[in-house]
Amino acid sequence: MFTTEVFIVKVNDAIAEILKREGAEFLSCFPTTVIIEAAAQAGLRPVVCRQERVGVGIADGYSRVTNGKRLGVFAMQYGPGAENAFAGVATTYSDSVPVLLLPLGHRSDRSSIKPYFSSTRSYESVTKWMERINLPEQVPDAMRRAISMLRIGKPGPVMLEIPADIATQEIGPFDYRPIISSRAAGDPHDIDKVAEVLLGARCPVIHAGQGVLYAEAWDELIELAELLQVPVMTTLLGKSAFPENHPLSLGTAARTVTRPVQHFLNKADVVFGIGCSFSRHGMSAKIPPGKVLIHATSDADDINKNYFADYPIIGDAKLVLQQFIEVIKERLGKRGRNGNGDVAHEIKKMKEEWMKGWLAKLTSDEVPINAYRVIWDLMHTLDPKDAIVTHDAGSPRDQLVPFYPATTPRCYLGWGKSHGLGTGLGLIMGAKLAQPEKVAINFMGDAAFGMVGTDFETAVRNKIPIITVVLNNFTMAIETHDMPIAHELYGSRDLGGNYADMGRAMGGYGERVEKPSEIVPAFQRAIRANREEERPALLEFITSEEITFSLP
Ligand SMILES: Cc1ncc(C[n+]2csc(CCOP(=O)(O)OP(=O)(O)O)c2C)c(N)n1
Ligand SMILES: [Mg+2]
Repeated sequence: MFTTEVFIVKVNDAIAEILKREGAEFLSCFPTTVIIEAAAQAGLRPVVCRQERVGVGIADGYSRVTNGKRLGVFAMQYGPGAENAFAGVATTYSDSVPVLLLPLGHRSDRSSIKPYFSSTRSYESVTKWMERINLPEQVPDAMRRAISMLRIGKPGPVMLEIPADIATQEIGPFDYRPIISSRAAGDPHDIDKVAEVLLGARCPVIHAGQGVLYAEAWDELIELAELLQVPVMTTLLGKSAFPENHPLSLGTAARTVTRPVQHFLNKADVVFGIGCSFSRHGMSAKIPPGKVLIHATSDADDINKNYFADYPIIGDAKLVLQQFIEVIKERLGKRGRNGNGDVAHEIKKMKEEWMKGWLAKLTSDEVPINAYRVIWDLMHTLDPKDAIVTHDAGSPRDQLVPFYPATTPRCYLGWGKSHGLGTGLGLIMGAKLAQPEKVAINFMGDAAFGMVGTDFETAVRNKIPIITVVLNNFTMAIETHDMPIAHELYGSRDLGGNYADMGRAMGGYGERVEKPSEIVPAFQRAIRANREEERPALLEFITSEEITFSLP
């Protein structure tokens, strides 16, 4: 520990020391940057990736799974390193993930001159906040501003660019205290008014977003839903904020949806958005016109953004839900509505009918394997509470999201307001680092794997025992409708590769699975490789071009 009076330290050492004081546990990174050496000396393990966008993804997955309570950090070199991180940073920005990015910057005498890349200039559109250090003694103040931006208000990526010539300069004695976070509750007048609206509603629906996860407000969400006997749907990013095996759960709405979500959303008179942005986006449910909209969010910028908010509330999801619970209990008594089970019964019936229509695909014996069968078999191999599952862009997302039941907070990572192919691999490594006791599984198509596949070696080398599922249909099935002529004339959709071989070549456990009866045993072997040898596993399932989805 540096005492402020005795040591003169260098900028990179000061940054590493501050990261430690703020609770960072590892540094996701790729050289060359002197921050790596400083972090290692300070006892922060460097997790070196193969490609910067994946390295950002590792920090991202770690921050998501810990609901921003622990610090995901990524450091990279100036120029190509910073340039190569863009896709990862854009993902953290569009999904509002609190990640600290530490690019080295070009030397101060050339940083603003063509052709040198400037992170501060180039990343402005995809960061919540950024700053370039110009003087060594700026470090403690700049780091305090950065960490404060991560921990207070709406989450998002923040960036501190450290010019190469400044990074190794000495700074005088410095003082740094970890920042103290704070949050706001809703205006009590708004809460009273909205409680009346909820109590008078004919068919209200709660629309829960990732703000519930970041606020760790899942217990409050269950309590309020039960008190009012109101059904709950989640957004893609909010998936796992409400247990999807609860009788009042409607499931998740993204590009694909469960039937109960769509049914209740259509017939709702009041939609109560909590911890969500109500963004109009291909990955979000469209709110049908004519609904009374309650919008509770910590971010004022999201209110009235895409929909008129009849009842805006600005506040932290946990505090706002607690306020509602209190007011509702005052009006209805401690037990709330006893609920004759009508809503739960309607949900159950609808879910059963919907599932009946999908059972043929979910349990299909066809060869090549149907992707839905892989999902179904996984659901019956593992208890979702013991795992963290995430999708990738493409069909695997649209197939998994409606059917895979998220029963405990963060047992599923829903992502993708910027749905970059390949993102799931970094996220699952970060998730596994945060919760090593969980089985961590990412689903990818063969095109998604192609984007980042060599970073499977990052998992092997760093002993991050994940299971990467590649659904190999030798094509980009989701593009079937978008490029028929190019495909007919030139076969433009199709891809090739033996990914299990690649997994083995990179030192992991690798298996190609072609028969449906082998799906469960293959998952079991992969889990064993994870547990007994700390070895990541790559399971390549040869699948059909399945393009039927549970659409709204
Ligand atoms: C970086 C990036 N480029 C392009 C896309 C557009 N895109 C989404 S899915 C997809 C193809 C997915 O193919 P695959 O991963 O094999 O999944 P499949 O649909 O075949 O199951 C493409 C090109 C994207 N999401 N991200
Ligand atoms: Mg494919």
